[in-house]
Amino acid sequence: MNDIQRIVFATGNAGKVREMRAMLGSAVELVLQAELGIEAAEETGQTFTENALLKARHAAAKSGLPALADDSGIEVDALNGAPGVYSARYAGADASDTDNLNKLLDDMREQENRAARFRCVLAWVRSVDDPNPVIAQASWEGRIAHEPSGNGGFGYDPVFIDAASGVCSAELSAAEKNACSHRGKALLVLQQMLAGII
Ligand code: ITT
Repeated sequence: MNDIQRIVFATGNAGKVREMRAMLGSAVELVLQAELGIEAAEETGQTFTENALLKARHAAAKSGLPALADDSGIEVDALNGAPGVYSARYAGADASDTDNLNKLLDDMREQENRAARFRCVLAWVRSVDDPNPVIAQASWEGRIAHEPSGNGGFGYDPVFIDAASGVCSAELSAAEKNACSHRGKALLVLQQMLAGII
């Protein structure tokens, strides 16, 4: 039997941690970067891929462990893809999830085209200078609601309606969300690429 992999998860987002731990189960020991005293990396990239990779390399550099990072966000067609990579900072540098989703609802007030998608890029590096980082990505199609609903999930979940079921993401159970979400699908792709490592 393989030893349990100890990897650092380069995130400060409690919602991502909850979902990733539920999906990975006990086969992997996911250590949070904050538990190792590692500060968040500055997200200077222009794309989800750049940001995911720089977060993973930063955590690997500081911890000496293999690292996993998640860069994600929501793209809204009527806003030309905004907030996109700036989803966490949409209402300002220190914006809360509620500030961000209220700004999104405000910006969408007059819009009839509500189409949107979540995107997630996962980056995996074995070490800081790993020349072959593994990158997996997926998206989740839906639309922006007119008002928030549900208590599950985090971030923009209360205003995102799953295109397939018509149910708001925050009204899905954790397992239902993970089965169709951008993060759940990206993790499956990553696991296939890593062939059993995580
Ligand atoms: P780390 O960089 O520390 O991982 P972060 O919250 O800053 O945490 P991102 O830069 O990747 O993460 O920003 C992601 C944004 O997209 C943030 O506003 C989230 O709330 C939102 N988001 C991502 N996945 C989501 C999901 O599954 N449900 C709701 N909102 C989500």
